[in-house]
Amino acid sequence: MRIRVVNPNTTAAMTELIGASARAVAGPGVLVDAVTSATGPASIESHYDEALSVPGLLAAIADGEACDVDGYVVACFGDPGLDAARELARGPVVGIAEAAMHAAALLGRGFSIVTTLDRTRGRAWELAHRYTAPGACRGVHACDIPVLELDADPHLADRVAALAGLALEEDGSDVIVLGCAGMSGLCEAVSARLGVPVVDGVGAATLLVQSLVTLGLRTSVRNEYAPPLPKPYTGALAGFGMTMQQGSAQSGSAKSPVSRGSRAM
Ligand code: 5HY
Repeated sequence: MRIRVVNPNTTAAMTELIGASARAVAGPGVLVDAVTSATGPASIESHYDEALSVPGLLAAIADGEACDVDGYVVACFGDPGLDAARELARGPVVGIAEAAMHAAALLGRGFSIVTTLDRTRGRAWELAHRYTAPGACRGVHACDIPVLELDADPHLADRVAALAGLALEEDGSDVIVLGCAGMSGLCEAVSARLGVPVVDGVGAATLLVQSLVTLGLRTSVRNEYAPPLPKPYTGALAGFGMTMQQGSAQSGSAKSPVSRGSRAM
């Protein structure tokens, strides 16, 4: 089984961390292929960054389809381009925020998210309202460390744990969700300090994709996640247009602008 974990920002050092976290949990016989977006922002900390990270993400998904990748992780806590990626991929596509929040909801009555900059809290709330039942997400808290400064902070675990402890008290929650792929690998340290489950979306998403593929489950070709309709694309995105052959999901044809081969229903 081959799972592609896509870092939608363009910072290779973060991809190294993300790949290590995914490989640490992946089962035997699972090849984790961690890739860095070739185009877009160095980090994703705003709606603007998120919007402009999507073409690079989709190019990595399209390339994966040409390499017969079995499933994908979108390794950014804003889950950028998740629905669009599902229109391209034959296999499952899971976002790290999606996986972390679903996992947290299985472990307690309420969870709190600890993320990076305050301005990204709104997006985390939007996703919580999409993915989980009302009241499951009790709070979103920012440690105000920029994404690209996380790995330079020698006291990161202490800072995240301190904020997470305040969040548990303030929100009355039972579980902590790490709100950035760059915090991946902090679970044990933070959980040891607080005595509650701490969920990292990279690991949760990797194993969720692995489980779905093991069950033989793929993204549906019906309705909303059918391949994009063929039409001209111009300018910088000219290469993203789907051809007639690739645009028809009903015949089970390929979904990606560059992939070959048909897709089983
Ligand atoms: C992430 N940004 O996981 C998000 C974190 C955030 O570049 N990778 C990023 O703050 O939304």
